[in-house]
Amino acid sequence: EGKPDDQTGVITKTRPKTQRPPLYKVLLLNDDYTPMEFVVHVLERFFGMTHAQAFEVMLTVHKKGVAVVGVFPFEVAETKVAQVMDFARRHQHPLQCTMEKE
Ligand code: NFA
Repeated sequence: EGKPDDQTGVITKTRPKTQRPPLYKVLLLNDDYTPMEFVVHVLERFFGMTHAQAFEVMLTVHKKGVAVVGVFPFEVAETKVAQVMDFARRHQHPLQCTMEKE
């Protein structure tokens, strides 16, 4: 599939650009006070992780200070961040969740 150029007859293929929505990384930040089990519960509840996955990711945040816990379109990422922040606040834990463009 290709169109010959009017002047040269050279055939070039055009690739229609597939539009993808920009994605956002959701980050979980370490702190000294939020209980490990609470973080594991957050990861299971809001990010669909198994207990084993959640424990592994929690430990990564604990050791490294921050980890990406998911990548989503803007509105989904925004909702996850709001859900985690609200859940942490209601349980009086200082856990922080943010997002950034990928
Ligand atoms: N650092 C916290 C503790 O030792 C656990 C934690 C992990 C907090 C991941 C926030 C994020 N209790």
